[in-house]
Amino acid sequence: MNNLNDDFKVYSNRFDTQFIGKTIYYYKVVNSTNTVAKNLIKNNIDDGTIIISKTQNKGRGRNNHSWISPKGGIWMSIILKPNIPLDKIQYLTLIAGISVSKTINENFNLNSSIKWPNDVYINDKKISGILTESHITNKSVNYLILGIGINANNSKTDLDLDLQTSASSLRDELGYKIDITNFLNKFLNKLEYYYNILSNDEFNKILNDWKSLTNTLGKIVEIKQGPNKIIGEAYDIDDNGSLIIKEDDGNFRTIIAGNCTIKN
Ligand code: BT5
Repeated sequence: MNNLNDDFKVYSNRFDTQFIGKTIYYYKVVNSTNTVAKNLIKNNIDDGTIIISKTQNKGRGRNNHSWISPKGGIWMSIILKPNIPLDKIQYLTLIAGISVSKTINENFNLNSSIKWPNDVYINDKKISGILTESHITNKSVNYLILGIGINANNSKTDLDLDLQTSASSLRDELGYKIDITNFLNKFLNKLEYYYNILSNDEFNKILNDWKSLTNTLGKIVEIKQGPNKIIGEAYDIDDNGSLIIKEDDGNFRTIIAGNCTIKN
């Protein structure tokens, strides 16, 4: 269990958003902010509450991948209670990716893009990943935890050796440290903007913005799903956020989830 004593603070109203980030649980170290979020939800926590930690010692990616979380990065989880149909749940991941990428592109001289479904890249290096976990009862979304990791003021040299060629950080790309509070304020406002668009069922606007930022469509990709591999052209995403692959034989496959590698 996390030690809450000196290493824990609750802040309110640090950002000029309407509801996302109005309450912030700040820790110096946790196992995973997503796990802390899951435990907090039992206490009927406010919609939009954020859990943020300086470091994580058991940060998680999808499918039990590990997520390396040294000091200087942004490691956070956002608790949301969206009123959306179950088949549109993937949109939460899409709007998180759009918001990270746009916040970077609009505030720095950097050109980030999104690899389907959830990674933000700069110059072919992974800067950010998103882990969405949800609690569903009776075919409706009870709550959703949006876990967002951004290599911000850490350096790729703080990561494991095998990640140092595939990952980078904002600091490495810019050559200086960013103002994290300011960045978070801009990011949370962006996320709230897209969350409102999603609440108004404007799915096409989200899909179009995602498509304008992705590096994946039109490329040959390999999708790994457990032991299975699917190779083909990343043709489009459908209106549930799934990837449509065109295989060599001309057949189309719809991919809901998987690890995507861009081949060319
Ligand atoms: C992700 O998974 O990219 C989702 C990462 C989500 C992390 C956030 S941090 C706050 C919240 N709390 C958590 O515990 N998690 C969330 P995936 O697509 O499965 O990618 C994981 C892979 O990325 C790993 O297997 C490594 O190859 C690579 N990786 C690990 N740490 C990295 C880092 N800091 N930067 C870049 N790549 C990393």
